[in-house]
Amino acid sequence: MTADTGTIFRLEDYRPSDFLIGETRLTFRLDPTATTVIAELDMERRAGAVLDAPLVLDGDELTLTGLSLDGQALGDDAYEATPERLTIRSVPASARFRLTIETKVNPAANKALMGLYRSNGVYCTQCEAEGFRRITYFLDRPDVLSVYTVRIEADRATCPLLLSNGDPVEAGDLGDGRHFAVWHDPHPKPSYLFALVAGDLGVVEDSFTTASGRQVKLGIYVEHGKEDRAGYAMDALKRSMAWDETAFGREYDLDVFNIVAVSDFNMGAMENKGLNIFNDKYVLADEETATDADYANIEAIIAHEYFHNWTGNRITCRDWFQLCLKEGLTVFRDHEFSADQRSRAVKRITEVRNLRSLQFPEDQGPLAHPVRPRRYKEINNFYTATVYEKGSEVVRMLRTILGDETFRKAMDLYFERHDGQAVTIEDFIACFADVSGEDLSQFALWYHQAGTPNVTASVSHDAQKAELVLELEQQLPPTPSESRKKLMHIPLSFGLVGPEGEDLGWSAVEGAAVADGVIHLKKRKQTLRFSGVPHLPAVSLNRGFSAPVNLTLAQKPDALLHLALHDGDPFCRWQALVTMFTQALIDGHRSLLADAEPTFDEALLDLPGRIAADAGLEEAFRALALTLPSETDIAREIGSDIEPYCIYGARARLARAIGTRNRDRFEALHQSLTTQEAFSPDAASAGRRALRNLLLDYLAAAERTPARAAGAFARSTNMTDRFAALSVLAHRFGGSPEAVDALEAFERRYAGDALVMDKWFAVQAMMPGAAALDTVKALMGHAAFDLSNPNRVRSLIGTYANANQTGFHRADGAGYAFFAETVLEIERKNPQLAARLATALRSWRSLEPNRRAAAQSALEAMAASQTNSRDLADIVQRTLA
Ligand code: 0A1
Ligand code: ZN
Repeated sequence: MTADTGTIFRLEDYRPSDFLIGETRLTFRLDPTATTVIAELDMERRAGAVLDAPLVLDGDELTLTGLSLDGQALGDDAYEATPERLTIRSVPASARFRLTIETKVNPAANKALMGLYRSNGVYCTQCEAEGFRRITYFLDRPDVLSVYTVRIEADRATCPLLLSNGDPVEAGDLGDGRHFAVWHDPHPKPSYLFALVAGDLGVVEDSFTTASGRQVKLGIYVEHGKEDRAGYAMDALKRSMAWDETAFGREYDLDVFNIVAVSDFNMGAMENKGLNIFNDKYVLADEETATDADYANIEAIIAHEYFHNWTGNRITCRDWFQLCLKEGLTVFRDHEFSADQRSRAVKRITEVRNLRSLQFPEDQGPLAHPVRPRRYKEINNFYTATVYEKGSEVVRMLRTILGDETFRKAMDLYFERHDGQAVTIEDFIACFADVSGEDLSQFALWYHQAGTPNVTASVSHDAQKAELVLELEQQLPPTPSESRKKLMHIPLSFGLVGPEGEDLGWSAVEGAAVADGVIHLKKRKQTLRFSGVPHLPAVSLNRGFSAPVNLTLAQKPDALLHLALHDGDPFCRWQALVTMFTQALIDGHRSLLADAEPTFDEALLDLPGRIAADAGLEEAFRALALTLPSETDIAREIGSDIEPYCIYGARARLARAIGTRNRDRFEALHQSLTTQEAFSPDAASAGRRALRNLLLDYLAAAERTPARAAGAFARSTNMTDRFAALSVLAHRFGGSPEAVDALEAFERRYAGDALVMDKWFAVQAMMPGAAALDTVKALMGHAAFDLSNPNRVRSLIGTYANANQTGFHRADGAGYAFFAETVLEIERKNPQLAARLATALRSWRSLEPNRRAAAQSALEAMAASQTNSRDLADIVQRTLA
């Protein structure tokens, strides 16, 4: 484990490498506990580099077993090797030389899941960001691009399959039960994209012919017996390959493309060139084991990793500060892909919900950082919602500002200009500025300034002048180490909505730049006067969530209701409902804090019934529109002195009131949606299931008995319906015989299936109330639980800490104390996983004083621990700062 030495890496310290590695030839003699790695590096001094600079290669927990330069073994005084570094004191004056390095690594002991490790008996690698240095000494930085040839030697019986990047070139027998394979990747790449897999796996094969006629062999490797569950991933892969050709003109560039699913993985998946490695959760799906949400995630992540082939692999990052160059852009591309494959409106709302629940709290708390950070202590802690999701929003704003056509031209220029290079955000923005001729320097602040901007707007109307006045103001809250902010360029799509829901025109607008339905807010305050507007319309602002800001819009009281029922922009329609629900819930929280029973407006209670019955709306949209803000959403909106039990109470009461008020309507609709149609994972079918299951929840809340959910559980024929019914039972009727029976039945049915057992852990980790802590502790002793497996840990501990407001935020602080202890136990095996988990406490300052103090003690306990990995120390120190 890398200990915290206090070193901070700074963007401004970037210097190009003194040495380059033209070719890298690797030989792996695989052995579970003693693998030999021989790296033959064709090196050269970079033109212009300092002449007497020593060669310093990166390592991490490495053992050097051999070293030679141009074929001559190096004497002890010629170099220094530590686990972290190999320094060669004097390098030949000749510009080119060959370095041969032999290291020994122990894959079986590698529980950090970085470098070469074993997952269920399969050898696999994870090298992003700095895992390659755990395999061999190297210039492990993304701007050193090299052509790799990889020879893998292993036991034939346990490792019939030997894979690496690029195309296969040779294979053969070695005698003694061992065999080998050689892979060559002609595309120069940084070390973080290296991958190797060896083991015994089943495969699903297919092929894809690219636009220019290249035949690509596709393979998805999974555990034997799970091949049938890889069909949807394969289908998503082929659709991704076709989409990138039409949407961005990008073709695949090798003869094979392989995906391997492993069960121990720190993240979702990894885009290694030609050999993507996936967390099996994001590959395996069938109706019996996966929910509709799982299918949507698989489609999105398969696409994401595939799209990296151009945005990340062919054009890569100069240094890790530029992470958003590949991640924000690739998330934007996968979002667009899903929008095209599914419902654009529903996809956008889902994205915004996700952004608000993950990125907004980050951006408004102690871990806030710019989309392109300027400092880091541990780069693994910067694979964040800000870099990924806000990074994607920034690219989306570029498209909103420049328009589809200019955006596409600029992307074409980016691909043409920078193919094969390691570049920066400045290089990326320059393509958009060059194509559009616009000065994007104010816009670029979205990359450089942290924090979620607040925009306030107010509407007034002068009937006599037939004039509508919109006053806008931006405020940029301070974030850690940035107290003074520059004004930003905030693109706000908008419309003026008339009495029938129609978009109204105006004859002139004065006061600010408005183009193609977008207001460009660039100053602190702007006043827009629209003339030719005889009647006061409802203002629909930030349509499609064109800018990732907090918007407060003051207008006539019934405007929200009007927008909720009539806005032509589905996002703003949904937003109007959320705004109304949120206000009611904030009021409810306040009432309960004062020991008063909350009351709800009748028009608000009626609204869900009207939306539910509107057959003109997609079912998936109706399901989203009827979903109340989560307890975490409400907490974020309240912002300070949060009392989680009052939030829970307010939300539970509102759900019951809505269910009771609309019971007949909901019942009729629920009935009409209950069909015997065969399962299909497509978006429309999933939408029907989502609406039906949401209605089930409301009806159960109104009826106050588990009978309906128990019936739905018993009759369910797919995981989406089964899990939805189980959740209603566990969360509304926890402890009832029906809930206990269903949990037991689920456990019996899926005991041998780790990914499904994760759902069983998660549903119990979310059971409301203080008793959840004992439940979670007991489940840690369950045979299917394993503290070394990231999926298990995230399902049980992660869900408990992030999604169970009442269970985790117990008044006595016992939830936090348990959490700190567990995080420290995980840190000893897997510091990266522990650090990610610890971010669950990032909003501790928003809690009411008693809980705040208890959360602070838990953080301090983590800070004081002896383990002190760089990963966890970084998160805990910044959270407490
Ligand atoms: N580049 C990957 C994310 C990723 C990052 C680090 C990892 O190491 C544990 C693994 C994956 C992506 O964006 O999908
Ligand atoms: Zn990515």
